Amino acid sequence: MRILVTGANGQIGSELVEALRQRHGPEQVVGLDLNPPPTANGPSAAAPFEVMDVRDREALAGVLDRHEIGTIYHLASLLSATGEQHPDRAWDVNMSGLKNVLDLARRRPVDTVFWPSSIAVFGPTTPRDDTPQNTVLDPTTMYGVTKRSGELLCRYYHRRYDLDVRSLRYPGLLSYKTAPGGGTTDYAIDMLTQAAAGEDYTCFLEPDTRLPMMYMPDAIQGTLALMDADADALSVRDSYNAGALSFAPAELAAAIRARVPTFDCHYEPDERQRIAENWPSSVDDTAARTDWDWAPEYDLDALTEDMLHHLRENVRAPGNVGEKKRGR
Ligand code: NAD
Ligand code: AKB
Repeated sequence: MRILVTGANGQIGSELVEALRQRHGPEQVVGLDLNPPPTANGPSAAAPFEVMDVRDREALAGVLDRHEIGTIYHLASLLSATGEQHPDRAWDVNMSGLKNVLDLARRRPVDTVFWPSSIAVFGPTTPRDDTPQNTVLDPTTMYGVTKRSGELLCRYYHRRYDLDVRSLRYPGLLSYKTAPGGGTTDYAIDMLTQAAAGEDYTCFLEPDTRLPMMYMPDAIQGTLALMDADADALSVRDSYNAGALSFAPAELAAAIRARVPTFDCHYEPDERQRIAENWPSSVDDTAARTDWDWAPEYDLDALTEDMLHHLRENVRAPGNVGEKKRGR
């Protein structure tokens, strides 16, 4: 049975597909996205890929049958900032896509589904520091509404149909291979990218807005660890909190300045500030650490060092940088 990754061209999908192809072989992992993948070299060049919309249930059913899919990583989604610009589309893509995946998975020989949630499920009345696993969930964005609704749907399908759906509430993810897709936490990648190019940066959040963040290698490792875990060990079936590090724009700017002394950051908050200030500053991820040994490796210094190193390589070889695909 093969593995399907929807949203395969995205910030996470592009790296998850690569990790899964290294583990299982390129022909075992089918990518799916609205657009063809960027030209691949090496073994992935001939790997299977489907260009389609996850809202098309019939076409999706055909993909599951044709490729004999046994595991689905369903990543296709609109993110928070883009979702606030297009709330109807965010609801449609995020909810119809997930409902299609869950309905088809329970009727076909699919054994496991991974679907990512987000810290966007939390809101202004949620405890902001060390946010508990089970707490007030009052999202303020359409993106957050779809994520909380999706969490409940996943838990319902697990309880009602015994479908093995697993989920993580990712924080803001930082990576250098593929550009981020229209989120509120994208500022951190933008700041590092500008610094690596020798430029100053104007940040769209206030300097002291602390948010939970994670480096992509930890996110990929955590996703695979959750999917490898024994089903009986998983006590959370809506979505696991997963913390790694937390920082505010001013703290990231200071970490950059320690390595690029000429770097300067200015602040011009926009509407994304309202989104960010309703999210936690850190999360309690005891359940993930206990149930499936979640153990992220990167702190702010290690992340800043590694990101700057790779982004500078990208500046020297611009062809390596993923296509900009922001919804803004
Ligand atoms: P992204 O925007 O970089 O990629 C999403 C991909 O989905 C894109 O390649 C896009 O073309 C594709 N897509 C969108 N609509 C589609 C449709 N109708 N049919 C098929 N493909 C479609 O997003 P990402 O950052 O890789 O996020 C992946 C998942 O992880 C999403 O569910 C997102 O909510 C979640 N997540 C991401 C972060 C983060 O910081 N990146 C944090 C929390 C949760
Ligand atoms: C976003 O900012 O929308 C994402 C997320 C935290 O879900 N990075």
